[in-house]
Amino acid sequence: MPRLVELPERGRLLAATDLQGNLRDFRRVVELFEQAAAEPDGAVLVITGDLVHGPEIPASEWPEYLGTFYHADSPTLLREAQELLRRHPGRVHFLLGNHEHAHIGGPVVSKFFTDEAQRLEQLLGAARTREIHKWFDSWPLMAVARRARLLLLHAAPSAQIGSAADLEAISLRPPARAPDQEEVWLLDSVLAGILWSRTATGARARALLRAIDPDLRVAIYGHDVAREGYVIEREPLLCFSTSFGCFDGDKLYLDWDLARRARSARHVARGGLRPLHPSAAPVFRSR
Ligand SMILES: [Mn+2]
Repeated sequence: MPRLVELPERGRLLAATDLQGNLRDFRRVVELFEQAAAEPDGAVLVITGDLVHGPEIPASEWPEYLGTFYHADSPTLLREAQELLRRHPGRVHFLLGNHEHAHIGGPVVSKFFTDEAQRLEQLLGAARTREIHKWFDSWPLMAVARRARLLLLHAAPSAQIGSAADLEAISLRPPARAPDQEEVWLLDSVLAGILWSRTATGARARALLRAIDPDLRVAIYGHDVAREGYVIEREPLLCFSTSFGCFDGDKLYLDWDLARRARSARHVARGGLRPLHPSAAPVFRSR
């Protein structure tokens, strides 16, 4: 399976970030995608990683900073994600996030459990865990829409690569070394600049876009929480939040015509980001 997905030149691109086990928000994304897919030009869906690992906290102890209450159900979400793939072959793409990577060689992630991957694998059982490992191993790292001039990935684009071919050479598992060297491996790795970075300089981000395709104008990702729905720290960076850490009225998804050439992150944010739950009032974002 290629690590870089080529998106079509027409139809609609729907994109969502960081669901973290939120089944209700995932189902809403699926509903929007299937409506768009039924139109004559069709649609593709890209979810930019961190589909799994969320809170299992009672409503009475729910902290304000996590946004609207939900109880994570990653096992059901994974099953529905696979059913969605089967219904729309070649039209749905799940990009690897650091939370999926934790299952297949990446560093341990601690969010609500000290080892999130271990918690989910406990819920999945051994046989289902093996299936999920095999599936995660096949996930791409980036998706490119050349005509629309967009690159999608999990985290801020700070990896230094020479060309798209470098992505295919990436190993998801650390080289055989002493276990105490694992963190060093990640810091050295080009994967850190795809799965973990929270920001990137404009120069570093543009160099990555250029390495994939000199025409690209915008890098789109999540990983961090943008409580008001999106953040443009600087061009060409567009970070947006579809679910995790947000109140319902602030959650956004991307809907972009693949034949429309993006000029900048600001252009895409203004023209393509839409509320996931239009009837919910925004808390952090002004209308
Ligand atoms: Mn992440």
